[in-house]
Amino acid sequence: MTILDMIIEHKKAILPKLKESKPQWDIPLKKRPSLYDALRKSDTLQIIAEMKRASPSKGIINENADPVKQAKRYAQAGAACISVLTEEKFFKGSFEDLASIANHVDTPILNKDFIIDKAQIDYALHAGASVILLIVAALDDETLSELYEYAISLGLEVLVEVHSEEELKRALCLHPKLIGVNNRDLKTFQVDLAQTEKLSETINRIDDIAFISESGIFETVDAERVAKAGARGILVGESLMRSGNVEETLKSFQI
Ligand code: IGP
Repeated sequence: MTILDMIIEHKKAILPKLKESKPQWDIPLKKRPSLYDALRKSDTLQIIAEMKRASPSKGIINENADPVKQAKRYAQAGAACISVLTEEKFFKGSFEDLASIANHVDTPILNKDFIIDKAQIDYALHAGASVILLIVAALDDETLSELYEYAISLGLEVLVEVHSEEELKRALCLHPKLIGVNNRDLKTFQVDLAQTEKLSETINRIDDIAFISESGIFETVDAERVAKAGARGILVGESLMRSGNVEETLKSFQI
């Protein structure tokens, strides 16, 4: 069983409880700027900065970070979007983190989770997200398209995440506006920026798509490498969560 399988099994197990209890937050749906527009309009590489306390591959990263302080730092340093992990068991995230960040920051907000059911999309919306993530590797075609359409119908943007050529092919059937190449294989934890380069050939042929490179970006040279492949945005978690100077680290990626 891969780690992705384990996470999905766990999600399935806790889903009935999630469905029973309604979302407790009702962050007024602030009209947030569109992530897609931010990526398309800008000439510089845009940063999606992530609130990430821990992960199954790295263990504890920065467990006790104050989410609001962290997100405000990101926004002040010029992040285009704040990503918030809400998966509790493996990433130590929560909808509390998402809701408190959404209450204090005006950027687009991405809910980072393993979404397998519409109920999770309702939670994301109520807790203040404006973008959700759908991981192609975690979904069959039918569920993927059902969840995609549902999120769009609610006015959310959807970042469709792929890791391989085969997943990319499946993702493109949705005609997504935001596509993310995860440099980390969620089945093996191997990280390789070459994945962005590999898939970029196909992605760059499509007009009107905003291409984001996700994971494993630590240095300016990493950002330069994926930008050269055509990425308009990068998703960065660990290096920002561990940084003693968030502003400087974030700015080092703004190329
Ligand atoms: C951030 P990193 O290597 O900078 O911490 O990665 C982000 O890309 C990563 O957290 C991520 C992720 C995901 C987490 C990408 N896709 C799907 C959970 C689920």
